[in-house]
Amino acid sequence: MKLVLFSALILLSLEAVFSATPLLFQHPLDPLTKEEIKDVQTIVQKKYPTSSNRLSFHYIGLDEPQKDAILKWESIKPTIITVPRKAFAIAIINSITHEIVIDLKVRRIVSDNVHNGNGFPTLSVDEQSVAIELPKKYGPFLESVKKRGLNLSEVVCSTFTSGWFGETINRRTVRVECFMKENTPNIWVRPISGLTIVVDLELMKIVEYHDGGIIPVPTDDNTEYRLSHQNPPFSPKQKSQATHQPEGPGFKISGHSVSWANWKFHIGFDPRAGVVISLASIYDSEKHKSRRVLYKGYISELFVPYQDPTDDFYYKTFFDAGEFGFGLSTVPLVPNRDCPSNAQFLDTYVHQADGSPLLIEKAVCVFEQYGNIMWRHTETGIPGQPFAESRTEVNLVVRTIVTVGNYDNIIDWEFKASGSIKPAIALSGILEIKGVDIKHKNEIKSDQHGTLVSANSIGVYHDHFYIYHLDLDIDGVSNSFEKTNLKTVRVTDGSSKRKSYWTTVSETAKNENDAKIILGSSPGELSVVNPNKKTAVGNDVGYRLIPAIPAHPLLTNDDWPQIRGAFTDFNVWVTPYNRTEKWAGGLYVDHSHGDDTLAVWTKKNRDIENKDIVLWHVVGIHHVPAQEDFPIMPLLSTAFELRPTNFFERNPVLKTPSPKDAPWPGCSN
Ligand SMILES: *[C@@H]1O[C@H](CO)[C@@H](O)[C@H](O)[C@H]1NC(C)=O
Ligand SMILES: *[C@@H]1O[C@H](CO)[C@@H](O)[C@H](O)[C@H]1NC(C)=O
Ligand SMILES: [Cu+2]
Repeated sequence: MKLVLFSALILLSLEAVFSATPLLFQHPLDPLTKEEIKDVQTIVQKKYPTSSNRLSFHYIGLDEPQKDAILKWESIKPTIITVPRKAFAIAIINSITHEIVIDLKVRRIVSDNVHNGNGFPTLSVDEQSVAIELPKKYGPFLESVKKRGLNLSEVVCSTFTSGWFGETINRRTVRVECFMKENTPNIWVRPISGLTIVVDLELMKIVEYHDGGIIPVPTDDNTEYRLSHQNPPFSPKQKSQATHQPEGPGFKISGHSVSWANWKFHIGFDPRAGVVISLASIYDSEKHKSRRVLYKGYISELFVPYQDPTDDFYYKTFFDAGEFGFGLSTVPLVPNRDCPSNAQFLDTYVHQADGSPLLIEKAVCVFEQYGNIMWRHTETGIPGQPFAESRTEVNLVVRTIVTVGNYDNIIDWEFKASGSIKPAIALSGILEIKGVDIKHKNEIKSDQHGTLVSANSIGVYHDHFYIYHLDLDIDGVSNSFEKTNLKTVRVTDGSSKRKSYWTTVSETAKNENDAKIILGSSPGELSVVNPNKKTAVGNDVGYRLIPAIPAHPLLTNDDWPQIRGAFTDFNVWVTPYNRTEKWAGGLYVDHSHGDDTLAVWTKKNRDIENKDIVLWHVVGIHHVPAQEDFPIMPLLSTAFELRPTNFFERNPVLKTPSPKDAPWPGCSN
């Protein structure tokens, strides 16, 4: 078992040896350190003393250096950082949203602008924990609890962002919903339905309350999921797990930089995006050099619209990254459970509402994964000399888990020595349940907008749409987006016994409109190529997107949530690189009006040919809940692949030996 608290260790040793210049070995894309977050707090509080201002931080992250500065730094790797080190903070100061850039080297504010547009910043964890206590001191709510015969001490509440439905009132409000924790930790399946509770976060009080009538709270029967609280009969026991690396791991983590097999990349961490993979390059052993593939990749937004239009649920149209923060919602990984025993962990810091740093231990893990075949062939065609050549695949996985309320998002970045990057998502956790007065399917008279997963419990229909920001730099920054369509050709001139065949027709996207793709309608391949670099036989070097199973939004285009989540209108988009276009649903997503989305930016229809471009890929899951998702759901997963396509001269793992067979401890043969 190797539990190495990397950032903690490195910080300690740096502090010990170089306490005067703690930034010496910092990578310019490293997340803000504990000290840097504190510096931001101190510097902003100096301008806005908390004695006379109401100040809360909703984002404190790295203000990313200009891309050309990073690329220059990467190419010469000076030991002393020459790249600026700045922080970006979003703070609400006396109910006004400020965007503040702080220079961390000279320790001062370089800009402080007020946000006047639509939408509000990411909610802070702290304000949500205050908001959820309000109902328990609110007369009408106490009345509702009493009327239902519920025990107030067993009530817990949670906050839910409330979306935007065309209204002009501009208040930072949030919905609060309450649940019963009596006899079960599975609060999400025991909602007190029928109540509307709206909290104004600036006033920090309940501004709207409505009791729509008594709906039974689903019982606690069969809702427990902790093994320690289960009773027999148990399922067959699983045998011991095997991850045994007698020679140690095949990867090295230095600070936040990872090197493994032919790959090198950097793991950043952002309070909003969570894990950010940067500067991923692969070593080409024929060309004897490292070739860049991905400048930056992260999940830009997650849109989860529920499909129940009734009072209790219509507003549930969540944007988890922008409203709650993937980074802020990252949970410590459980060693040997969330990550195998050969994993190494990275800690990270995020900010709290008052600006002080908060440690998330084991926020990210990195491990090698075995068990698949890399390539193989059994040759039976040479008479008398059959042989088999089979190579074992080892992959490197970077994993993080984001738990937003009831749902757990397991987010993986898998790297393959063959050059592929496979980002994967898996969902687990607990369904969002609506309480109903129905115990059996035969009592259902009208659309309940979900599946009856247990008595009195509807698992409401919904989607999960993740959008990845993939700033690919295939062997350089100037790239093009190519669509290779497969087309049927009819043989009409009698030249063949065949009547038809298929061939490819390639087309380079000139502008953003050419690159808006709805997948599934016609076969083809999508790739990002570098038209300035060719293989020896003349193909453009490239990487292909093997997309996830496509999911398309089913809401109408004029529906408010769909306007806000319009980045789901297409499965694939390509934009010219623009440092400010980071968040596909907009920088301010809470109560957003959809005026700062990828769909709006691309209306300019900018040129994207032979330019620095960003590929956006929407990975979606339509979720029709099933009984097996109750009381807690087994992993539901989806993935896509970025795969080298004429990038290498030939199979890049042709000469990669399989890993050595490890002798098992306590085993003599
Ligand atoms: C209400 O819940 C509290 C806390 O669990 C418990 O101590 C108390 O006995 C309960 N009251 C009733 C009337 O069940
Ligand atoms: C970058 O994006 C922002 C937001 O879409 C836009 O206002 C700005 O004009 C863009 N810059 C360039 C150079 O296109
Ligand atoms: Cu779901």
